[in-house]
Amino acid sequence: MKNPRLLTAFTVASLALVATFATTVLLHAAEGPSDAKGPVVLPPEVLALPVEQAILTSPPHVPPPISRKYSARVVINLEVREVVGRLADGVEYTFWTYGGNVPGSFLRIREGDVVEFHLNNHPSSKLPHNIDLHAVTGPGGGAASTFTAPGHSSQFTFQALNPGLFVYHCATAPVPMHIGNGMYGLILVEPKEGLPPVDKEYYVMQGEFYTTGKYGEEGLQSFDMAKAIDERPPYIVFNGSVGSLVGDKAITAKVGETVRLYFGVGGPNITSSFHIIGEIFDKVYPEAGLSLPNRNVQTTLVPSGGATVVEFKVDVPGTFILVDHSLTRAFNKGALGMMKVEGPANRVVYSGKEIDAVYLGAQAEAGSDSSKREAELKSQIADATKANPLIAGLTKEMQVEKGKQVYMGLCFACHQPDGKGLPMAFPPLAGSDYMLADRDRAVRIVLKGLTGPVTVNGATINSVMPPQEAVLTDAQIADVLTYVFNTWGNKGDAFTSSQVKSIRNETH
Ligand code: HEC
Ligand SMILES: [Cu+2]
Repeated sequence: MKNPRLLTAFTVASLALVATFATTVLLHAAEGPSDAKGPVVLPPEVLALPVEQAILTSPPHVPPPISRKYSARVVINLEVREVVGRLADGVEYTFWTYGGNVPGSFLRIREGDVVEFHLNNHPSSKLPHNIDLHAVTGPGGGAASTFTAPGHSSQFTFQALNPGLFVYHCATAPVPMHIGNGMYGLILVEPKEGLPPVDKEYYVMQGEFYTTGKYGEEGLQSFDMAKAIDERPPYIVFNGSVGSLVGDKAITAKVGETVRLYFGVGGPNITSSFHIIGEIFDKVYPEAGLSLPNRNVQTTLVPSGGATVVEFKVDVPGTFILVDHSLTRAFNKGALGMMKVEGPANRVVYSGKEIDAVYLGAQAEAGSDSSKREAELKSQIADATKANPLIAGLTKEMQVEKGKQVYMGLCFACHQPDGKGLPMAFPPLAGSDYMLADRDRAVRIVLKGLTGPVTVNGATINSVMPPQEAVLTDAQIADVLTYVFNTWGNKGDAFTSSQVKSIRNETH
C-alpha cells in the first residue's frame, strides 16, 4: 500500500462495490473545504469562558485528571498521519493514525466544555480523512464537518453534553478500511463532579488488522478487504501491535495502589471479552457510562465502537495478563498485554505454589503395546532423519528453542536465567567444566537429582538438586540439556530422547 495510485485504485474499486460507501463520500464531498461556513459566533457567556489547550497523550498514557470546577473553551489540535510501523516482529504495516500512534491520542475534557476542534491532515498523507467523535451531539459526530484533504486543516466546535468515555474514529469511505488501518482513539468527558481519585490510569484499545499475509508473515503487509468483509483478521491486538504491552512496555503498579483502565474497542468489527488474569475488577462502568458501576466483575464485554472503564486495587505482586478472553485471540492473534505489580507478597491472599508432589494417575501405569511400538518407531525415524546433516542442524536449533522453554519454566529458578547460578547455593551451568565433561552424567543429574559436594569451576557446593524424572519427559530433558549445552558460550551436540530413555531405565 505504499504506492498511492494502487491505493486509490483499490479505494475506487471498493467504492464501486459498496454503494453505501459511495453515498457517504458524496455527503462528504458536499461538505468539503469549499463549504466551510466560517467561525461560529459564540454567545457572550461562552466567549467569557477561559480558553485552554488540551493535553494529548499517546497510549498507554492518559492526560492528568481535570481539577477545575468550571467549564472552559478547550482547543484540541489533532494531527492525522499515515506512518509505516511495526505490527509484529518482522511485520510492518502502513498505519493511518491520529497523532502518530494506534490508538490515537487520548483526549480528556469536562462535561459542559465547549471544544474548538482542529483536524490537521499532514501534507505527506495520501488520502483525505475526517473524525467522528462519539462524544459529539451532531451529524456524523463531527465527520460531516471535518472531511480534510492532505495538507489541510478543518475546524468545528461542539459542546460536550454527556459525560462518559467515548470512541472516536475516521468515517471516510471505505470506513472499515480507515478504522482497520488504525484510525480510532478515546475521548474522556469527565463528569462535572469528577472521577474518584486513583493512583494509576492507563489507556488501552483493542482493534484488529486484516493483513494480506497470515499471522506472523514477514514484510510490509497491506489491508485485505475480503478478509475484512468476512471478519477474519489475522491480528487482534492491544494498542496497535503484537507485544505493545509486554516486557518492559508492560503497564506497572505497586501493591496497594488503585488502577483505572480506560479500555476501548476500535474494531472495526470484533468485540472484546476484556479480562485480566489473576485480578478482579472492583468496579466496572459498563459501556463506559460513568454513573453506576458494577462491582466484582471478572470479564466485561466491550462492543466495537464502545468502551469501558475498570478499576481495581492491586493486592499482590506479580505479572498479570490482560486478554480478550476469547482466548485464541490472545494466544494466537496478539490480544495480550501485561501489568507488572511490585511490592511485598501477601501469602494469605496468594501463597504461591505450596507443594509439588508426584501424582501418577492409573493411566500412567503402562501404556498399550501399540503405543510403545509407535514410540519406538518414532525414535527410529528421528534417528534416521538425524543422519541428514541439514535436518540435524535444524533439529538441534528447534531443540534449543524448546529447551529454552523448559529451562525458563523450571531450571532458571535456581540456576538463574543467565545460567550463572548463585554463589554458595546453585552451581553455574554457563561454562560449567563439571557439566560439560560428562554428557551422560548431566542426563543422570537432571533425571535423578544430585546431592553431596560437587566442584564446578573450582568452587564447591554441597546442596541438593531435586530429581526431575517425574516432572519432565525424555524429550523435554533432551531439549533442556541441548539448550544448556548450546547457550551462554557452551557448545555441544544435541541430546536425544533415546539417550535419556536408556539412562532413565538403567539399574544401579
Ligand atoms: C531447586 C533448585 C534446582 C533446580 C530447579 C534445578 N537445579 Fe540443577 N542443581 C541444583 C543444585 C543445588 C545443584 C548442586 C547439587 C549438589 O550440591 O550436589 C545442581 C546441580 C546441577 C548440575 C551439575 C552441576 C553443574 O553446575 O554443572 C547440572 C548439570 C544441573 N544442576 C542442571 C539442571 C537443569 C538442566 C535443571 C532443569 C531441568 C536443573 N538443574 C534444575 C539446583 C537446582
Ligand atoms: Cu481516515
